[in-house]
Amino acid sequence: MKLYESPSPNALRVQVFMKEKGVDCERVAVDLRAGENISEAFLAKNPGGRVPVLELDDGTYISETVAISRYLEALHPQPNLFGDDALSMAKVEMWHRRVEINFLLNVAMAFRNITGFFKDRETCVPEWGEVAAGHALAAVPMFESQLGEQEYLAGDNFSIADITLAVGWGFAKQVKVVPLPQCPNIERWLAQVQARPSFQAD
Ligand SMILES: N[C@@H](CCC(=O)N[C@@H](CS)C(=O)NCC(=O)O)C(=O)O
Repeated sequence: MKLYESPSPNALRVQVFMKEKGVDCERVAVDLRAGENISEAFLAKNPGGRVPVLELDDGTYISETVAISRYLEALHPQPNLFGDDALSMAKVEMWHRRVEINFLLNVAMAFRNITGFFKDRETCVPEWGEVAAGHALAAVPMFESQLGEQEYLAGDNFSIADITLAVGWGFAKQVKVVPLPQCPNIERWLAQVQARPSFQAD
């Protein structure tokens, strides 16, 4: 297997997921800034032109962070990161979708539209970026409240929902496009999650 990656939130989600699973593979760095991901050669691997992409040994390409993660979970069910019974699976899915749709996607839209980071390849609308930042911010109390009651987002067990929120929160802090409020429960949980070996740099 080969993982096409870059220093970016979605590639980091897969890197952390793989470490949690104890899986490693060849890594191929893709230079997003230089537009390597929108070259003809890369578009043949992922017509969406985004990282991460996982190349299997038979030449199959899997893109989309969750698709890659689900593939790895099916091959390596333990430790489970998507839940292991009907209820825990539903809770992980519920919280993961809340994080992806309400928070991470809006942080990404805010970053892309406010900074114009990819203005060489897309139309950026700063006003839309500000609206997206507001939407990301509006989702925060839901996570702060849940983490005041539960150890992890989906309950007692660490899951992919925690990976996505921790990566998204770290990215939002780094790029400073969303004015994140003080959240003691999130900070308690973040310190715990970021101390995991899977969150340490290679
Ligand atoms: N829905 C995709 C999103 C992937 C994505 O947005 N990747 C970003 C890096 S975090 C990227 O490749 N951006 C390059 C670009 O937009 O040109 C996933 O979940 O994997």
